[in-house]
Amino acid sequence: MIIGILGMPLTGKTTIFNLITSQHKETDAFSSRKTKNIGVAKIVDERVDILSTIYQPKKTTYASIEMIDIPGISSDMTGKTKQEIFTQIYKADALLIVIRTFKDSKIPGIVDPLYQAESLIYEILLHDLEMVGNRITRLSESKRKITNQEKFEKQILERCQVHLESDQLLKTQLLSEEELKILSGFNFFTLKPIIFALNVDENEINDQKITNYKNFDKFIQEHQMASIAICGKLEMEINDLAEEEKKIFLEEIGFKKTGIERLSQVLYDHLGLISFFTVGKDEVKAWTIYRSTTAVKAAGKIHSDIERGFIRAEVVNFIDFMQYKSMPKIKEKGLLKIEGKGYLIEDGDIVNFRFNV
Ligand SMILES: Nc1nc2c(ncn2[C@@H]2O[C@H](COP(=O)(O)OP(=O)(O)O)[C@@H](O)[C@H]2O)c(=O)[nH]1
Ligand SMILES: [Mg+2]
Repeated sequence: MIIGILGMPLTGKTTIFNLITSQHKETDAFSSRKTKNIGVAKIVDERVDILSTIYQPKKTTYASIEMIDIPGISSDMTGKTKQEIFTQIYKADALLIVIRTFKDSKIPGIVDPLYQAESLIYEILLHDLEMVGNRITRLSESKRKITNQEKFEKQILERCQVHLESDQLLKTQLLSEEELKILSGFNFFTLKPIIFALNVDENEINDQKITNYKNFDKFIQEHQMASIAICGKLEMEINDLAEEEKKIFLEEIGFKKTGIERLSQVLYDHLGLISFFTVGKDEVKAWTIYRSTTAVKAAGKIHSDIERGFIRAEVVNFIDFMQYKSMPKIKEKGLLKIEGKGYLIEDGDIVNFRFNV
């Protein structure tokens, strides 16, 4: 899972990247046109901790998300510069758009969240429109006769063009599975799930004023997007404290969970993600998959050989497992289910794949 962090310059993208990946990349206010930062965010899951305590494995691996932090996008940049920036996150599975509502007289720009959200959505729309246009032109001007497949592609792209020209995101267009498959090669930004991170002012939190952005909230709902509030700078300082202190300070500013915990929750909900676990003496590990993933596809997450040689999956859900906390006992009680290729993995399933090599 890769998340691309997008936003206008100086909105706190790198600060939030640091918070989520526990890094300390430079957030100097005026050097933000530098290259990208890449980091991994660990998804906190107490079920992994519990399983690890029971199995005492050599290694414990949490689910993780790769975060990519890029320079800010502003409307006064040339198309080429914007394109270069966008290219750095074309592979992202979802976008985290950072919006600044914290106040700082040294930082230029408008702090109205709706204005920023609309501007950025407009930028990604333009980006996709340009890609669609380029491809249509190439197909139209092709010297050779284009194939039926390419004709079909052109038709879809022309529909996309009309859709984008009327300021609609591609993800709101009804597309068949076949059409989506053709479009997937383009990595269109407006097909990606979007989550907004409101980087709020320290004072806003104390005053409980975060919910005051009604127009912005309406915009998020209308476009079926999600949002979270983060107090980047302050949370970053808290993040560097000792564990016990962290909790106290976070609660003091009104957050029950850490930035990464809140983000992963929204991300899992919004993208329809779930976790399953593999356990053993060597390793206890959490894996992230989309809801409704079949057992054989989930096996492929671990290794393509396991997917290819799939025989069956032995499954017990974490909740059932916790009744006995031991796999032999689970088997003895008949709680270990034997499932085939088409079984849909559920959140919290502990899975052992049997396969031919
Ligand atoms: N007051 C305040 N300042 C912040 C916050 N988040 C970031 N900043 C400051 O804003 C400036 C730009 O931050 P940075 O993370 O580099 O923004 P980027 O350009 O979007 O990556 C830095 O000086 C940060 O210290 C915040 O939540 N509150
Ligand atoms: Mg930055």
